[in-house]
Amino acid sequence: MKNKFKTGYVSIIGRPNVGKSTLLNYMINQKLSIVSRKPQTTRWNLYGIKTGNDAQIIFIDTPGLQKQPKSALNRHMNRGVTHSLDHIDIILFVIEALKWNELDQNVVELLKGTQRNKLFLIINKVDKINDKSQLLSFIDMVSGYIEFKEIIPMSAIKGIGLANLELLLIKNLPIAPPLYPEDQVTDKNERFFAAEFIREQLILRLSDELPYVSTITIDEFKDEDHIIHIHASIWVETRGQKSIIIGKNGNVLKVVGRAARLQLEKLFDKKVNLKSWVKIKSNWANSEQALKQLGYYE
Ligand SMILES: Nc1nc2c(ncn2[C@@H]2O[C@H](COP(=O)(O)OP(=O)(O)OP(=O)(O)O)[C@@H](O)[C@H]2O)c(=O)[nH]1
Ligand SMILES: [Mg+2]
Repeated sequence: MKNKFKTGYVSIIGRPNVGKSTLLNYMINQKLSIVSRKPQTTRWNLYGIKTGNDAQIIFIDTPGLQKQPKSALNRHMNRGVTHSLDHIDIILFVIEALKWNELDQNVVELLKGTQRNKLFLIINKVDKINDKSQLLSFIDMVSGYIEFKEIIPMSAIKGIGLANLELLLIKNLPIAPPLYPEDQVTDKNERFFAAEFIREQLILRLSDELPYVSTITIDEFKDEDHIIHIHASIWVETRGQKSIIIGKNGNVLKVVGRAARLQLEKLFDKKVNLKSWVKIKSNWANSEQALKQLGYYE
């Protein structure tokens, strides 16, 4: 190993839905973090560790920062964002090209006082704009609020700008030996991914509000030679929600379970036998105690 090896933590923060998780997945070349068109998809900080010949970059995907979060769950998600900034080497503040609102402004408030040389501005979704000349005045406007070491336009979904970002990150990280073994890609265990991939299917397949009142626990995870047996509980708040998730003759639950199983088989590279049950815990998203029981505090 060269003696100029770089290692450091890079936190990805921004308002919901700007493409933070898409960026993390692209950087580590693997789908670890769940992605959807709905805001507030990510609920937990998730490490994606990229180890190369010259550097180990530990990316932290975070929940979209919310303004005045109302439920205990949303406050918990915001705390995750704040924690991700402790002992961090570089912060990627992700925004959407030509879109700026009070939620982005709210992120600026959190970042005020951060050293300029730790702060990169990522202008994502440039594939959506036709007139690129508008970007210059947009960048001027955002730079007026806070100063950045680097400003990088990109498209996380198309991979535009990501190689440049990687080079700039390596250039700016401290010289240090790697912190994780080179084959380790995340800090989370297999149960975490089982729960997240089921939640992703609920987000994709259910109407807008239902995913926000659902959470998953893994009650059994048995890894045998050729197959992994997983028992999962899908927690909702009311009987009505439970019957929607189960669906007529159990059809919705079957479709969700099948899609999640296929994703998990890809991730684990093994056959998966997934069984899911829908259960009720009233008002769980508003209770710190229920959040603890449901695995929100490690
Ligand atoms: N057109 C376009 N869409 C993108 C790009 N990056 C992400 N998206 C889409 O934007 C939506 C949100 O992406 P996510 O990666 O889940 O966003 P996030 O910032 O992690 O969202 P939260 O976890 O809710 O905070 C998804 O539909 C993505 O496919 C991009 O570069 N271009
Ligand atoms: Mg996300």
